[in-house]
Order: sequence, then structure tokens, then C-alpha cells
Amino acid sequence: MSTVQAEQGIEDLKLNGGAGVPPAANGAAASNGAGGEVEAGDSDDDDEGEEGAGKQDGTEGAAKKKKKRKPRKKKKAGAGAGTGAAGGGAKAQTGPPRIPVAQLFPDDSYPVGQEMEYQNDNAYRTTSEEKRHLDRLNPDFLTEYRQAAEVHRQVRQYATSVIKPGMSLTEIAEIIEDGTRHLTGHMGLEEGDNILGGVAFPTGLNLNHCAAHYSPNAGNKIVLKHEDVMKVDFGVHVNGRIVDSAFTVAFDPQYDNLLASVKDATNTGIAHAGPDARMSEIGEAIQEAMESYECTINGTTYPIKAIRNLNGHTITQYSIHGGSKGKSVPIVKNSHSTEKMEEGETYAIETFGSTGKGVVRDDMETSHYAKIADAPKVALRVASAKTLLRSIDKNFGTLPFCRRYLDRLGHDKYLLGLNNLVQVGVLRDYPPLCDIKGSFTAQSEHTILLRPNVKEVISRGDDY
Ligand code: HZT
Ligand code: MN
Ligand code: MN
Repeated sequence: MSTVQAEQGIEDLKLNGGAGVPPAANGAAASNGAGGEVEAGDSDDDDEGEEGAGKQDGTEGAAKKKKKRKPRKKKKAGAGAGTGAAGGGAKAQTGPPRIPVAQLFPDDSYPVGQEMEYQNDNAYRTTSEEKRHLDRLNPDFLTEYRQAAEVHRQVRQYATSVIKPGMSLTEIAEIIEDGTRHLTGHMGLEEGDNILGGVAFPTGLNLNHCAAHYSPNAGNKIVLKHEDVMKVDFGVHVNGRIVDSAFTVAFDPQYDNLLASVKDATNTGIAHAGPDARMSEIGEAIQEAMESYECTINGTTYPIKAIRNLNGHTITQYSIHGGSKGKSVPIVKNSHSTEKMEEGETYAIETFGSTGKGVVRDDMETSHYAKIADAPKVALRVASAKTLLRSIDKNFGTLPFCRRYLDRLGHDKYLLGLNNLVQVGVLRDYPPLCDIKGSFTAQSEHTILLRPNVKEVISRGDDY
């Protein structure tokens, strides 16, 4: 048990307390069922960062001017109302989180995410009887997504409250993963349990110039420092319905604008998403929002660049990247993509900002792996590879996993077998992705559902 857990013991935490409505949730209504919708054209205070990154209408004072590098068009489609998810009436969770959300929300009454009306060409969808009918056909998968999202909110609320300089990355990852296991009710130690629900992919804990896919392996002694900027990216699934959402933690206020830039960029991407939306236009809007910020760190002012080789992505059941026909959501313009979004799809809208080159490359030791869904069946000649693959099939299927999850299942000396599975094309490795040393990166990510008549930001909370 971690020091933090030992010190805190099990005490009641009031979840998502009603008072904590963030600026982004101005005008927010309740989350369950009615309410939560954004009025068409309600761009009031839409999607600005919590630190008051300033509006683009020329009303901001001189004090705020330094925060933005250049003005940008005021947005029309609001990512306006927050959800206040799990607000009034929700029963208390413990700290650390240990009560399955199924117990806290009887009869599958999980909070609805942030529902946003479609805009412009798609405005008809809001009232279309046909679209509203289609929307009623799908209650199971919606309930599963909402349950997974509620677990994500409760776990991140606890994690955010306890993450402090001095904690090891291993401790932080275990807090998040153990919280996810308890709240989904899937501890993942029995055959097949992980497939029913639980941890959807390894917890990414990416420091400073590293943007994605870093998770500690066994023996990792890295300790979080006051001056670190850490991207926390974790996934929760219920019956393969994956909620993929990430935020950035920093203790030094010098990073405030960097953090605000990615929140703004992600909310801009969400606002532009919808059936028939062009990927190229979403990428352009995201980049414009992100690159309107700059950030001064230790006396040097950096433009914030959108990381051009990182993307959002579709999500399908049990597939974090939407399988072989998966689509990418660019975060810069000039992406040659001619693709469009379509009704019924699920997207992870994620954006990354950097003070460095704005490009990532593979760096450091790999922790993340996943089966290649359409991999050819090959005869395995390494005994440990066979054993390992049987276990991967039973415990993860096509969900990504990391070395610590193999350790936890009791595997030992598996590295040769693991590398063999990568080498023969059964597994894909996902090495950490980092910008240049000395740079700082931030990330913001939400999962959204393009329902027939409304888009639902399933992972929205009163935090982000
Ligand atoms: C891969 C492995 C994992 C998907 C994005 C991502 C974390 O960069 C198409 C576009 C978990 C997720 C993924 F273990 N990746 N979201 N959250 N990483 S990705 C990708 O490989 S595939 C982007
Ligand atoms: Mn993610
Ligand atoms: Mn993602």
C-alpha cells in the first residue's frame, strides 16, 4: 500500500461536489437525463481554460494580454455547458475509491455525459424524429459507456487529490489502476475478468518532453518532482466500451498557459466534431486554438506548437484505435486526410501541445503492447511466447496491456517471449513518444459519442 493510502485511510469523499462547477460549466444544467444540453449558439464563456486564458473579443485587460500570443476568431459552436456529472444525489465514494459505481447508481442510473447539440448543417438532427428514434435503440452500449465514464471521473478525482511531488510513478499508476478495478468490479485476476470490464489500457504517466505511452515497468524508481509536468492518460472499459481520457498535472503555475492551450484545443476539436465533419478542418481548428497561446518558463517565452504527428482516433468495441479501418483526427492543418466523421462513431479527441519541436519520436523503454487484431496465425517456436500468448488472449484480448500487468498475473522472465511475439507480428509494441529533451508537453483528451441526434462528451466532468 502506498504511503498516501496508509496516511489517509478510508474516508468518505464527497464526489464532484456541487460547489465545484468550473468556469467551463457556466450555465450548466444537471447531468442525469434532462438538462445538460447546450443551447444552439450559446458560446458564452465556451471552453476557455480554467485559468481565465482570456476571451478573444478584445475585452481582456492588459494583465491577461501576455497569456495569448495572437488573437483568434471567437468560436461559434460552444463546448459550453459542463455536465456536473454525478452532482446532486450521488452517494459517497471512499478514498481510495473502492465502492463499485454499480452500487452507487442503482438501476444503471449513471450520469449522462455533456450533451451538445449539432450545429449548422446538422442542426436538424436535434429535433429529427427519425434521429431521435435511432437514438433510443441503443440503451445498452450507452449505459456501458456512461458507467465507464463515471469510473473515470471518480478515479481521476481521487488521483488528482493525492498526486503530489515525492510520489513514485509506480504508486500513481497503481492508485489509478486499483481504483479502476474496484469501481468497475473487475479485479482482473481471474480468467476473462479483464474482458468483462476494468482497465482498458496501461496508465500513461508521461513527464515533461514525453507526451504519450510511458508507463513504469517493474523496478521503476522515478519520483514525481515539483517542477514536472505530467500527462495522466488512462482508460476504463465496461464490456469493451472504452473511455479514453487524459489530463495534465503541474504544480508550477508557469505551465498554466501550456495546460490551458490543450484544454482549449481539445474543446475546439469537440465543438467541430459531428457527422460529416472533415478531419482536415477539425485539425486546422485545433491547431489555431492551441497555437494562439504562448508560455513563459524560467524567463524564456515559447510559442506552443501542436504536436503534428499525434492524433485523435476512433474507438470501437475492444479496440482503442478503432481497428484496421480506424480513423485519425489530426491536430494540425495540412493533414491530407479527406476523411469525414460519421454518425454512430466514437472518437477520442486528444490534443498535445509542446514548447519543443512539435514532433515526437520513439524514445526510452517500451511498456505498452497490444495484439494486432488481424494478425496472421503463426506457429510459435519459443515456448514462453506460447504461454504468454494464451494468457494475453484470456486476460486482454485486443486491449493494450503493459509489462506490470503481466507481472501481476504471475508471469516471470517473459521478456524473450514478449519480444518474440512482437517480432513475429502477433503483438505491436507502443514505445513512449517524446519531443526533444528540455521541452515541455501537455495533453487533454475526451471520448465523445456521435449519437444520431446529439453528441455526447461521455468523459466530461466538473474538473475538465
Ligand atoms: C495505443 C496504445 C495504448 C492509441 C492514442 C492514445 C493513449 O497514439 C490512432 C491514432 C493506448 C492507446 C493507443 F496502449 N493511441 N490514446 N491514449 N494513447 S495511438 C493512436 O497509438 S492510434 C492515435
Ligand atoms: Mn488516452
Ligand atoms: Mn486516445
